[in-house]
Amino acid sequence: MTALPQSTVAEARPSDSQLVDFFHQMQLIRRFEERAAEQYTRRRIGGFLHLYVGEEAVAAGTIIRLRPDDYIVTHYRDHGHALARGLDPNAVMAELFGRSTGVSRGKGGSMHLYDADRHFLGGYAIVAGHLPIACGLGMACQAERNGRICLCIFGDGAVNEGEFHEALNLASLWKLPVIFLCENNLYGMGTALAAASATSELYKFAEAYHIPGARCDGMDVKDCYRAMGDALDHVRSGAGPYFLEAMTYRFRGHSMADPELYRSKEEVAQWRQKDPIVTLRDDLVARGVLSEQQAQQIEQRVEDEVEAAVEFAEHSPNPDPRELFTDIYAESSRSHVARHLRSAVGETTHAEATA
Ligand SMILES: Cc1ncc(C[n+]2csc(CCOP(=O)(O)OP(=O)(O)O)c2C)c(N)n1
Repeated sequence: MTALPQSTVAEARPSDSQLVDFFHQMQLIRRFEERAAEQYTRRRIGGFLHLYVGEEAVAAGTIIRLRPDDYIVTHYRDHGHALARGLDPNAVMAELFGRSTGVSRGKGGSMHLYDADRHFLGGYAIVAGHLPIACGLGMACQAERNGRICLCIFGDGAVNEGEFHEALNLASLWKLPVIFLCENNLYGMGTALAAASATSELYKFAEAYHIPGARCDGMDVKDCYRAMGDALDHVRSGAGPYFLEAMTYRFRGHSMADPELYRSKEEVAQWRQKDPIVTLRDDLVARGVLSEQQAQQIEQRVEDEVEAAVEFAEHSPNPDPRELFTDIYAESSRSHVARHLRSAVGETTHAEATA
């Protein structure tokens, strides 16, 4: 998939042609993940696999509004964010397969997608662990006065972690250009939000730190687009961070191993009625923006793209075992670490001894 054109002006509503692009993109995310689940059960994909099915409108409606040089840092449920940012589906699927052609050369897997060229800096497995990283990226943008911002995406499970509060406090104090985007899908693994959080209106946490916040309908791509425009207007003006809470739902379990004993089938069925892709497709067809046949053509195009991604991944080589220790430390810190290790065992190089 090619990256969608990025918009820099905060229009309140997406155009019809953008909505058609969203339909394509959301369908791609959905089918990409459904095929990934299939490959997981066939043991072509190992490790963890957290699917985003049901939440596609959030990624599609928000990420398009960023500039290409803005940063994105996200959590482990990251396939939708990566595809919305324009990462190559072939390389994303290859990463899930653990192949050397993957976006992280097959060494990161599903939770650690990464693409420095697209300023997509991960995929983090530690809940809320990437919020302080977002502050660091915000500080870099601020210091360089380049007008860039950082979009930080996380789930409702992150808001009761210490890092969440530390990051919001610092971001507010230093007016960092960071948008905190909470994908509130009502559950952190098997724990309902109501059982874990003193408030279910999570954007109100931001008030305590004097950060403006709002909620949007995460099942409606148009509303996500509108709300992200407001967030960007605020942050790009130099007024500091913004908190956006998108109300959404994951149609599948937390991960592939989830027996889903914590919620009823009726609840899932009710949310499935709000499927963001079906809603958008129906709207486009009802308004005559797309004919039924054109909608089907887009769906077929997506099938072909996903099939190609699976084929690409299947036929890609595994990483070379000699690559095991590469890409772990930056060059400068690697020599620093090596020096420390040598001094720990009492060795010094000639250069160090004579320095
Ligand atoms: C610090 C930390 N604690 C616990 C875990 C285990 N864990 C992995 S995912 C998860 C649930 C997080 O839910 P949420 O942030 O709402 O995101 P969602 O999975 O709903 O998208 C937990 C508790 C972890 N990875 N990191």
